[in-house]
Amino acid sequence: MRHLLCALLACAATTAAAQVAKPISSRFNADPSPHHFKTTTGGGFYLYATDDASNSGKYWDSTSWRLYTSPDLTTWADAGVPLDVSVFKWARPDAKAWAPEAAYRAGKYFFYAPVGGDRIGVAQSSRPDGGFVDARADALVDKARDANAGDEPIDPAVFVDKAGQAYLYFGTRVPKVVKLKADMVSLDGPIQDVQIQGLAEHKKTYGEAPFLHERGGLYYFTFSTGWPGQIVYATGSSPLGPFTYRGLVIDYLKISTNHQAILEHEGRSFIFFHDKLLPGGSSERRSITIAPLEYSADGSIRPVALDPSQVGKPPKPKP
Ligand code: FUB
Repeated sequence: MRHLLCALLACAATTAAAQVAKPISSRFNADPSPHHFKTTTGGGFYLYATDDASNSGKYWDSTSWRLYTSPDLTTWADAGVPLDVSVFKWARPDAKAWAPEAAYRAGKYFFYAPVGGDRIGVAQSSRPDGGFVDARADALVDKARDANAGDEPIDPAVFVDKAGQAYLYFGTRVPKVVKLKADMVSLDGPIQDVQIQGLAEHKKTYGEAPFLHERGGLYYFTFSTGWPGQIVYATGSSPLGPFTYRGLVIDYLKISTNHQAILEHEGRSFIFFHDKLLPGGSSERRSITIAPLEYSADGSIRPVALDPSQVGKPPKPKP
């Protein structure tokens, strides 16, 4: 299995030189939200995405999300549109559909949907590939309604700890975290800023794409540093932080955004991200790819070995 994966993925550990990452689909897509769900029919891998194929090509103005499925992380099937913004009656029909997230609890699948750049909706279904209905009559997070929702409540990411407490991370420029109630569709307490120590010393900023995962009792908070951005990480002893900056995960790409998600499955770790990989690709026409995520013995993440042809440049300093 590992050899097969390495043949298909950018396998940093066993190749002398990094290979150019391969897209999971011939359709433009971005902002991966990968999951392994067990279903009544067996289950497998489900990858929710921003649909760059149906945007204008000039902006991320698609109004629907896309789903891909896989039995093994190597072959992916396009499973179509799991939902679009019309599910949320409070949203404008042309509201942009950005980086999605999904979660499962107690027989229900939940879809967290940044809609229009100022609100995050949540839909639910009894299956992971469709049938989603609005789980509320209003947004889960609303910039106009909720204290400390930040300038742009987008890029939701859900983490559920071993005690079953769910946390929602989101936000640009200032990362946010809020607990979710057990129903997964209600906020439980105030929205807090995520504290990341050591960013200034390392000349890093928080941009977007917050993501939390846990390994060996340590909580890893990954995010993009901006536009363009590197994916970097910080660690802490609580899902609420504070976190301390640890280092680089994915260097600058040759597009304006960088957005990652990490999937731990049966002892293996994979990082999903997007890049300009297909003919006609651009900052608005991105492609999701996968690489193994490797750790050193001390728990530090080894940077993903990108092919030099994929590495971009930092943003120009402001005058
Ligand atoms: O796809 C639209 C936006 O681009 C996402 O919300 C960001 O994370 C960036 O990838």
